[in-house]
Amino acid sequence: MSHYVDEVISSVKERYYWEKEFIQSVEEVLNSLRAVVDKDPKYKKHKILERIVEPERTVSFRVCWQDDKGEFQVNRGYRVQFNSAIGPYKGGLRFHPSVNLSILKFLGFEQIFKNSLTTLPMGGGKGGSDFDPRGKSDSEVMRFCQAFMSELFRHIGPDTDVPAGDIGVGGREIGYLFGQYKKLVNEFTGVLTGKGINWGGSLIRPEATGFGVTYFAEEMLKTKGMDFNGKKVALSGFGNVAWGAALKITELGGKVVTLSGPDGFIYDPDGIKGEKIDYMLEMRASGRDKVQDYADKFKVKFEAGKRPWSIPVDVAIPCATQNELDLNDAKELVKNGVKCVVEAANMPCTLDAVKYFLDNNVLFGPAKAANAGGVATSGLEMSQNSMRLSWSSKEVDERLHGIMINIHNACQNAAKEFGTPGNLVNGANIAGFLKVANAMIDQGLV
Ligand code: 2IT
Repeated sequence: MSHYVDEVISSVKERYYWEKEFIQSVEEVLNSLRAVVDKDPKYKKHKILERIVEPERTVSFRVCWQDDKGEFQVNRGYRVQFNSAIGPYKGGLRFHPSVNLSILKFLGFEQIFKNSLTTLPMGGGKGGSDFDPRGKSDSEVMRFCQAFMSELFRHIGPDTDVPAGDIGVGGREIGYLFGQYKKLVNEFTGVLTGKGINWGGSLIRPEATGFGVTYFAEEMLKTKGMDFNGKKVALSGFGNVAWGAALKITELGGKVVTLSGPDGFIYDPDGIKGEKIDYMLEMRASGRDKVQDYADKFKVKFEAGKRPWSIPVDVAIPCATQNELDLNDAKELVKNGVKCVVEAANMPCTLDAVKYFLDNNVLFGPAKAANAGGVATSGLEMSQNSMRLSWSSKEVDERLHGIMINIHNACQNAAKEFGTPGNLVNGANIAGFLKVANAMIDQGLV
């Protein structure tokens, strides 16, 4: 007789065979849950796995807007409202030409368990568009955001679904989206997070994902008696997540030596610190999406078309996008003595790369735990909005730090309880799952 987990994985593979990324994320989560569903038959009885892999609702819509030349443009917009068992749907919006339902379903699925791990009351969702922000003028971005929100507004709300940023959606886009929502609904509410500091945003939200990843990595290193001091660190990407991580790692005495972009990677053996970290913000604001600009400005090595994983480092933190680190990269990192790999992007390591790290005793921090600091701080923004108060940077940062320590402990404990001590992949999936699954059972068949 086949196992309940295998049955559900094969039915997802059959039904959604073209949704490659979604299938990958389902396999990753469900394979961790074997011991959980074996121990308690109630999950099978309530068909929790069959239910949890189906979004509660998926909205897809047309987005029409006019470019600066006056030409009409058509894009596709989506919101996947995946699971609301423990709170309103919550998760980012991604604007990138690669966006499709497979990618948004994988991100929304991950978000369910990640949000559960934060300990805050947030369900899972994700959305976005195949709009390409690269090379667009400010007015084009504004018109696109307004057109996108003109449909999305009827599906979201501060107690229903609270979107935020992701790749291609930062403070500027959240501003335009919020402005349009407010105009249409005539309410000033916390319907989006990542807002500007003068209109309901939270201090530390921009830094939160990178700071959170670093706090999580620090806890991982501690279990082997190590810390960031003097460690060489490879980051990929150069956006918001890599920026926050570079700031905090440098503060803790680590040396960040790489960044990457769609064009290649840079290697800066002196360390990316001070004005060089500030320059990451400039590169991002330029909208050029080229990390070569860093190499030109600071006269360091640029490798076109390559990823940074060939550089010998103690800690590797992929901060760019899904599947940016594969088995060959994992082998190269292990050969060069990497001690700790932490996923700051969502699902940046392929399944075989993750297995290789675990098999080779590398400390491995999975995204849904390690990068939960971003959405956790979104949760703190929602709390502040509800209270109509704002906390100081110190207060938000301390809460974020506490949450990341708790997540690490929760993952360690779940991994141990279910027979795979030290395996944070299993720990994160199990701890995230149990809260949501039990809430679904409590709330009946809906
Ligand atoms: O992947 C993520 O956790 C995010 N893009 C942040 C989501 C949020 O609602 O802050």
